[in-house]
Amino acid sequence: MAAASAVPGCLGNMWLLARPRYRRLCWGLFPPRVLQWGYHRCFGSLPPETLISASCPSLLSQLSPGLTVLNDFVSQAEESVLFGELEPVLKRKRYENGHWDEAIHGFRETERLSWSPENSAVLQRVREKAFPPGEEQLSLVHVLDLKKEGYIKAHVDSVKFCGSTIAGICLLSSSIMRLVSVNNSEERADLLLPRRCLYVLSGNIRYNFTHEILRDEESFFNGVHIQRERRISIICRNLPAS
Ligand SMILES: O=C(O)CCC(=O)C(=O)O
Repeated sequence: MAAASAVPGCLGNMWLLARPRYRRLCWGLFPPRVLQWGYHRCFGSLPPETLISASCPSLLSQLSPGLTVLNDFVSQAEESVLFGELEPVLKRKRYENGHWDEAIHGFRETERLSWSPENSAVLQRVREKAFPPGEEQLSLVHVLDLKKEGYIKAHVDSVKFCGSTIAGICLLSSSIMRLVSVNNSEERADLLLPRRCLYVLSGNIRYNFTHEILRDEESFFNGVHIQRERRISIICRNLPAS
């Protein structure tokens, strides 16, 4: 599949004008809550009970069509090469603490069009896994660096700027991504995103559930603390349908 196509016409201009932070639409914070029922299901290559913990069993049928988590999608060697390309760019920036939409704390970010051949090959794998052939994708790849204390509050990505699918690889740290239904805050699921995994959120999940990355103090999965370290996510998106 061809790599991302250029963003066309005026949408392209809007896209370029809209820095990543302006593309998020924050739906507010949901307090951490102990998950009541432990129903789990396998996604990707891990056995059951390891990657998702939902507030009720019926939620899984809503979530599963649009949710993929692939463990060890990126090898340790690939992680180092990706980090080697990104770190010089990231370390020139300062971590920021919140901004107008208050969605992200303790972060720095960049967008990247050109990648080394090795890293382009990894991103091509992401694109092939996450998007159907021929789907128009954003050529700019979003890189988000959360410091150890950083976190992302519950939000739904702007429908104006992002299409139906969000695909991210997670470097340097495992984390918990919480999904909460925008219609019923009792419907929620925690995903364990292991370091070097690929996750894909698509369709119903992307539009009807907020997503957030929990801070270290809240990073518990089935009662086990998942230590949050500095985390870099590399996120590919498709274009909204015109
Ligand atoms: O860091 C991540 O994996 C999620 C990023 C995110 O929520 C966003 O950019 O909207």
